[in-house]
Amino acid sequence: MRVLAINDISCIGKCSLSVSLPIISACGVTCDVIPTAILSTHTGGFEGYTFRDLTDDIPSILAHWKTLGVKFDFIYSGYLGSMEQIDLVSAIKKEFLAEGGKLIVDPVMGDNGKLYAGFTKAYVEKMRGLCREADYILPNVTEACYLLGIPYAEYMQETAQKLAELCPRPIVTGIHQNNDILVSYLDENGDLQTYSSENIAGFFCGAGDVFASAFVGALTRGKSEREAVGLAADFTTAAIRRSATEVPDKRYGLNFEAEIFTFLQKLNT
Ligand code: PXL
Repeated sequence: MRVLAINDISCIGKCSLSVSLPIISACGVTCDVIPTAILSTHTGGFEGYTFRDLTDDIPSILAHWKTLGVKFDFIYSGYLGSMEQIDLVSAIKKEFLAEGGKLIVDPVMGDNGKLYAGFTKAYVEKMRGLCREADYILPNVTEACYLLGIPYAEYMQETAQKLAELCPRPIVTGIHQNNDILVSYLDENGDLQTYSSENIAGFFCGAGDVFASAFVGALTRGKSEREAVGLAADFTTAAIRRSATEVPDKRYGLNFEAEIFTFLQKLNT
C-alpha cells in the first residue's frame, strides 16, 4: 500500500507534511511525498516567514518517477504552492494513481471565513476543477463556502449536500453547532451523515491536516468512510484537548504525537 502526500513543508508549526508523514507512516503504510513549497513557518500567525515555491521541481520529479513505474493507491493533496500545481495534481492522478486508487483532495486555502495569505478567487475557481476529479474532498467550512460561492455566515450542515455537485463524497470539517463541532459528509448512498465531537476552544493551524492524514491512513487500512471519519475526528479532538492546556503558543501546533498511540490502538481493533 502506497500513499502519495502532496503538501508543503512548513519547517516550524506542525502542519502539512510534518503531520502527514508521521501519521500515515504510523498507520503502517508507505508515505511518499511531493513537497509543494518550503516555508520557514506556516502562514497562520507568524510574521516574516520565507516561502520557496517548488513548482519548477515537480515535472522533473515526475519524469524520474515515470522511469520507475511507480503507482500509488492513494493520492492526497493539501496546500499547493501555486495555481500550476493544481494542474500538476490532475496530471499526477492520470499518470500515477493505481487502478481502483483514490484521489483525496483537501482544498487547503482558508479558515475562519478568510482565505490564507496568497490565495485568490482565481485559485478557488481552479480548485473547484480539481475537486471535480477527486474521490473525496475534505474542506473546512470556510473552504466549503468558497467552493460553493456562498457567504461564510450562510453555511448550514445541509450545505454539504450542495458540494456533491463538485464531488460525490464531500466531508466538511469544523462545523460549529452549540457546544459541539461536527464533521458532515455524504455517504455512499448520498445520505447526509454527521459525526459530533466536543468543541474545545483554541485554534490550531494544522488541525485539518491531522484530521485528513488520519482519515487517509485509516482508509489505507481498509476502514470504511464512516469508521475513518470517526477515528480521525477522535484523534484530532484528543490532540486539541491536550494541546489547549499543554501548548502555550498555539502557532507551534498540536501535540498530536502524544495521541498517536491511542489512535493506532483504535485503528488496530
Ligand atoms: O494547515 C494548513 C496550512 C498548510 N500549509 C501552510 C499554512 C497552513 C495554514 O495556515 O500556512 C503553509
